Amino acid sequence: MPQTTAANPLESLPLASDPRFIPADRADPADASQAVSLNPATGQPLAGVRLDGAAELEAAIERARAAFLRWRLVPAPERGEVVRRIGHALRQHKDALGALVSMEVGKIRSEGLGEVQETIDIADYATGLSRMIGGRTMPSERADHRLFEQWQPLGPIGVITAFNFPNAVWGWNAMIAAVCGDSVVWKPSLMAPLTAMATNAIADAVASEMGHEGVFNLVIGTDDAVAKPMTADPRLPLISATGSTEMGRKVGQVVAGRLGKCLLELGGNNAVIVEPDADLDLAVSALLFAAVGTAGQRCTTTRRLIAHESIVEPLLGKLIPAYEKAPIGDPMDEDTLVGPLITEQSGEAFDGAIEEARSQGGTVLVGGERADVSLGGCFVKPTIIRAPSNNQLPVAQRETFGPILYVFTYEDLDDAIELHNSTAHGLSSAIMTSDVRSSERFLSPAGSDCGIANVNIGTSGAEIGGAFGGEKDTGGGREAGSDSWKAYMRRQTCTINYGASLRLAQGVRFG
Ligand code: UN1
Repeated sequence: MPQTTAANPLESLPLASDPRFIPADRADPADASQAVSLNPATGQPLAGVRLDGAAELEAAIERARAAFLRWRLVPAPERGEVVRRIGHALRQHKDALGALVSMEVGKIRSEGLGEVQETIDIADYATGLSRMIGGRTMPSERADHRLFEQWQPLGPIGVITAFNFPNAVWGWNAMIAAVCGDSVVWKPSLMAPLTAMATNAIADAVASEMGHEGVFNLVIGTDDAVAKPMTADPRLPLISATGSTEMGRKVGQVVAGRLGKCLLELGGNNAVIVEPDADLDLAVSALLFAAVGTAGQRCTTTRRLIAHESIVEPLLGKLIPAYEKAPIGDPMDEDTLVGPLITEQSGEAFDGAIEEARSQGGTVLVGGERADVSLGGCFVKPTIIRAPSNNQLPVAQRETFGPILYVFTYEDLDDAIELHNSTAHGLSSAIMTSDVRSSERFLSPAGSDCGIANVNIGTSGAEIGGAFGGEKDTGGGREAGSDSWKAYMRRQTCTINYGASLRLAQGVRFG
C-alpha cells in the first residue's frame, strides 16, 4: 500500500471500500440503522457507518473461528512476521490514521500520531514476543519423567474498545493476540467507528495478502446487538473490554457466568502526590500533560493533586498560569493543547461536577466553565478546584471524563498515601519527589495501591513495554507488555514418562 498523508484521511485510508461506509452527504443521525461519526470539534458528520446486527456478528465469529483453526497451527514467528508487516503498514499510514484519530475523537495532532505510534510499538513488541513465548520446565519428582508447561493459542478473542483510544487499545489486544495464535473479533465504540474501520482494514489486508483471512474481524454495532451477545458467547473464550466500571461490572458478570476469561481495563481516579522536596517546574509540566492532555479524557488522566501544605501555594502559583495559557481549540491546529470533549453530554458532566464541587465547598481556582471556541463542538476550560481545608470533596471520588483537577493538601506522607488510596479505582498514580525515602515509601506494599505507580512523571502516557491496567474498580486486567500475553493463551502442564514403568506421584502404589 502506498504511503498516505493527513491531507484527506477519509479518502486516502481504506474506508470507502467497506460496504458499511456511508459518505457524509448520505450520513443521517436520524436513521437508526446507521452510526454517524461526528467530528467533536465541529459537531459535523465525518461519515456514517451501516450498523451490523446479529447476522453480521454471527458471521464474524464464525469467520474468526475458522481462521483460528488454521492460524493456531502457523508457527509463532511466522505469525510475528504478519504482525511485523502490519506494523510496517501502520507506519505508512501513520500520518493519515493519526489525523483521522484527531478528527474523530478530537485529540490534538501530536496525540493522534502518538496513539498510532503506540500501536506500531506494540506491533514491534509482539513481533519480538513471537520468538520468545516460552514455558517453564520444572524438575519432576519421578525418575525418567519430564515436567514442563507450554502455552497454547486460546481461541477467537472478543475485544471491546472505548472512544478515547480508538486505535491503540485494539493494538495492545490484537497484536498480542495475533502472535499468540488467536483471531480477533473487535467491537469499537460507535463514537469512533471510522478509525476502527481503517485500522482493521489495514491489518486484515496485510494478513489476507499473506494467506491469513479472518484473523482480524470488525463488527460495528450497538451494545445490545453486538457487545452483549459477544460477552455471552462461549465461542469467545476471552473478552477484553475497555470502558466504564459500570460496563465492566456487567461484562465481568456475564463472562464469569459462562466461566469465560475476562480482561477488564476500566476507569481511573489517578492522583499525583507532590512532596515538599519536589522539583516544582517538573511537577507543573507533568501535571499539565497528565491532567489537561486529551482534554482529560484518558483513563490515566490525573484527576487529583495531593500537595504538601508547604509547597501548595508556590505549586499552584506556577500551575494556574500554565492552565490559563494552554491554547484551547481546533485539535488539527498545531498550536492547540486542549481539544474538544467528545460530546455535549461530556460537557454536561463537566458542568455538573463543577457545580457539585462548589456546593461541597470546593473553590474553582481556574477554568470551571465552557471555553469560548466557536467551532461548533463542546470545549471547556482546563479547571483546578481546591478542596476545603478538611479535604472533604465527595465529587472527587467520581471519574468525570474532562480536564478537572481537584487539589488536596497534607502534612504527613502517610496521610497523603491514605488519601491517595481512598478511591474506588486503582489504575495509575505518581509521586513527585527528590527524596529516595519518599519515593520508596510510595512504591512499598504500604504505598500506592494502583496498577501503575510512577516517580517524577505524571499518571498518563505509559509505554507499551510494561503491563497496563489497574486494581479495584479498574478491573484487574493487564494489557500490552511484560507477561500480559499470558491472558491470551491457555497454559498446558505436560508430564512425559520416558521410562519403561509406570511411576505414580506422591509415592502411591496401585496394584
Ligand atoms: C486509556 O486511556 O484507555 O497511558 C489508555 C496512557 C496511554 C493509554 C491510555 N498509553 O495514557
